[in-house]
Amino acid sequence: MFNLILFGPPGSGKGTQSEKLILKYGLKHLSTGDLLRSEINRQTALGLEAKNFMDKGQLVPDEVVIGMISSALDENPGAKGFLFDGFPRTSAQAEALDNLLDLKKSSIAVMLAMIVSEEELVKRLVKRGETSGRVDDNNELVIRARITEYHNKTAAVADYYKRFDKVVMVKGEGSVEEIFDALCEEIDKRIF
Ligand code: B4P
Repeated sequence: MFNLILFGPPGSGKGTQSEKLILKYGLKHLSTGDLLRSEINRQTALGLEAKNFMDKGQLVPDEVVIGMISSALDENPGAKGFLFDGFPRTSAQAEALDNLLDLKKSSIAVMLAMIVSEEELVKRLVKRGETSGRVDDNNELVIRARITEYHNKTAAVADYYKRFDKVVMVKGEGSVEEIFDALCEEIDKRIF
């Protein structure tokens, strides 16, 4: 299995690039944001709990997202590999992911971290908020709260993978195609 983490702050383009990468490499896309929004749309108990956090720009508790990822891994036994998008977002999630992959005799090949300035992030998310209908994109204060959560809890996840020499920084500003090419270049060095 080839497993990769697409990493970066909110609005850095993880979702945008994931859609293209899974098509090219045939990986299974696991986006915790998408999984949580699907739970909210179906009005499950998990979704109702998660919504309280997401609408305020806060991270959903670790046990909720770890449980979701664990089930998703079990539901895809034949996958060629996984692209983790928006997960892990805390050090506890990173450790849990390593343990879950270990049970499947697998591991993370690389973390591709997209670097984007804060002003560009806010600009992109405010723009998406005009059409996405996402409560967490609709208010600049909530967008800033998400970026603060990223600095306080998520940025350290890159340090966790740096210890294993698995982090590659990629410029996340420019055209979608330029960024895609830069990500593919890094993947191709490792997959073939
Ligand atoms: P996510 O769904 O992961 O959303 P995100 O970080 O906002 O988006 P992403 O970085 O994927 O941005 P995108 O490509 O869409 O998380 C939402 C919430 O869910 C979190 O705040 C949290 O509450 C919860 N959550 C999710 N995972 C969790 C976890 N593991 N633990 C705890 N809580 C969790 O791009 C954004 C915009 O930029 C788009 O409009 C796009 O068109 C535009 N864009 C992309 N690339 C561009 C480019 N090159 N140039 C210009 N614009 C670009």
